[in-house]
Amino acid sequence: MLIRQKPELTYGDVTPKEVYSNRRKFLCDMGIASAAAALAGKELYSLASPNLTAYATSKLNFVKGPFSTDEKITPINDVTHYNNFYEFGTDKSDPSKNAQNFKTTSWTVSVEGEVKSSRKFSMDELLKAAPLEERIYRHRCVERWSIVVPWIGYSLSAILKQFEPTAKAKYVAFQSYYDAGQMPQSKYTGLEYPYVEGLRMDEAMHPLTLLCVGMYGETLPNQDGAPVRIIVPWKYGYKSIKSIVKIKFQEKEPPTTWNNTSPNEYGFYSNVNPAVDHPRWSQATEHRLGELFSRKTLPFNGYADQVASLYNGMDLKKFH
Ligand SMILES: Nc1nc2c(c(=O)[nH]1)N[C@H]1C(S)=C(S)[C@@H](COP(=O)(O)O)O[C@H]1N2
Ligand SMILES: [Mo]
Repeated sequence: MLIRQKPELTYGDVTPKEVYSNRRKFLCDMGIASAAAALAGKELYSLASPNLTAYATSKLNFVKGPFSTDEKITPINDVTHYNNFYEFGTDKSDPSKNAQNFKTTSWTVSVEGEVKSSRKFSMDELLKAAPLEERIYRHRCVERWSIVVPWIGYSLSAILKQFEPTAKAKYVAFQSYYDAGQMPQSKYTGLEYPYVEGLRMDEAMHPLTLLCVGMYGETLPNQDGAPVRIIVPWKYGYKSIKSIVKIKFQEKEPPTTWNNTSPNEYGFYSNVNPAVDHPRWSQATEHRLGELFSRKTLPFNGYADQVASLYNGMDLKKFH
């Protein structure tokens, strides 16, 4: 005798399609990202972000890397609408508006200076140079706001190690793209462009120093430094230079934009240090975007175990 077995019910069988999509929309509207993402079958950070769809065409392949903090991730909307990117204006809301048409196609990054042979990378070559990792890092501006972001990239050292630096190579200098035509607001910001930054060789080679090409599962939005930037999580945000076109090994300590502008306020090292105040304000506390109360700032932004030894014997008040 033939026994008819009931086929297993699927979620689609028990939920009429319209109810299903409304339910999904409801979950999205409520910002219950994990539940909505489970339904959508992929991992998303915040479906409430109006910007997310704009980057959704550019999914990156990455693995979860080590070095991540387990602190709560800052909503993507804050990270994309509260920015410092002076090329596009001084107000925190300027970059999200003014960088929208910034052209980042045919991008190249040249690595040069005190090396045996220099080389130019296309973005395609950069993306394939090492496995991409997602790393959740704290990012802390000298203006006392901070964010926790799932950045995507790999250790800058992965690229730098491919070069043979000469004995003179003591520092690494970085330069941002600059085009006054595409960045008309830059003229009224009081900074000199292109924006430049630098790291000592051991800082640049430290595994925490990230060559960053994405965030929240996507390529970088323009206002966050597309298509490639650096993230140095134990230093104030201005060291994390955006939209990089040049990396140069050199003997001398590189000039840096904020130090050029106001040398007694911004030093070369710029390690997050609650014990050393900015001349115009305390650095002891910070405001995590999306949170109500301020929190205490940690030495080296919480990365002291990994990086404090780089500065053994240095007076960190003098070398601020
Ligand atoms: N080219 C360039 N890079 C830059 C800046 C800038 O004005 N121009 N601002 C810096 C500062 S002060 C901070 S706090 C961070 C902000 O990064 P975010 O907007 O992605 O949070 O970018 C840094 N990198
Ligand atoms: Mo900053």
